[in-house]
Amino acid sequence: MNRRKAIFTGLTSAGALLLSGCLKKAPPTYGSILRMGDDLTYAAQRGLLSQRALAMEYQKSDITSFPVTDIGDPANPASKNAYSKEYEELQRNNFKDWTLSVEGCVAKPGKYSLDALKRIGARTQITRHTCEEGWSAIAEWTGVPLGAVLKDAGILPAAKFVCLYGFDKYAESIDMLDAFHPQTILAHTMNGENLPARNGAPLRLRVETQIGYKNVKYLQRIVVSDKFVDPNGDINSGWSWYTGI
Ligand SMILES: Nc1nc2c(c(=O)[nH]1)N[C@H]1C(S)=C(S)[C@@H](COP(=O)(O)O)O[C@H]1N2
Ligand SMILES: [Mo]
Repeated sequence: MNRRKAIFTGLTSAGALLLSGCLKKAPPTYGSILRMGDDLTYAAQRGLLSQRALAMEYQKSDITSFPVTDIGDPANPASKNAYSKEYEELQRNNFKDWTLSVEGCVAKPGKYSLDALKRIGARTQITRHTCEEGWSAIAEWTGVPLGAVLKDAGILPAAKFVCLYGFDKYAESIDMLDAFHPQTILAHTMNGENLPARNGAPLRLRVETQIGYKNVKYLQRIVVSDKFVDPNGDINSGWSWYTGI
């Protein structure tokens, strides 16, 4: 017990030290003993790395296959219930009628078609996706930088967090540093092809500074918020909000 307490205290103070030494801002989950991991990864990334440091990018020859994830796979009949009728209809029509709604702390809330998003800009990157379940895979992603979309929508100074919602009700939030990170893109293309349904068609988040589950697939809606929101309830169900890698 003493040993555990010592390790525990040591870790807490290491996190606190890193935070006070390197950071002006703590993660929104700071102060929760159960969320100490957030403090450490947040401090390490935000304090020790440059704020614009890029996640590692790979060569085309490094691209691997992607495992099929059952949960949230619209091609898998077993997970059909997770899907809305709305998504099925959009998929049937090859996503021609799909739009992304951008709402909240923006001067021009509205809906973007895929073509409108593509006109805003593009970035291509070959990166490694790391799932919390223990697998990782490398793919080439092309998409529009999230920061450019937020600027286009007239993001307001009060904005602090961006919540991204998928059609299957899956959702995550990220802060402004990650939202405007150059590798944070809304990807519509994977390995040179339209994003396959199972990987989140027609548009998914790629946030390369964080672990797999932050990369919301089947995007439907983005809400910019002036306060911290944990839209999936990750924290209450024991997951980390900040999962820096
Ligand atoms: N909408 C939605 N996004 C999601 C998920 C999901 O179930 N629904 N799963 C997450 C998890 S845990 C991982 S590892 C990746 C898997 O992405 P992939 O299916 O392209 O491999 O998507 C993430 N984004
Ligand atoms: Mo995952």
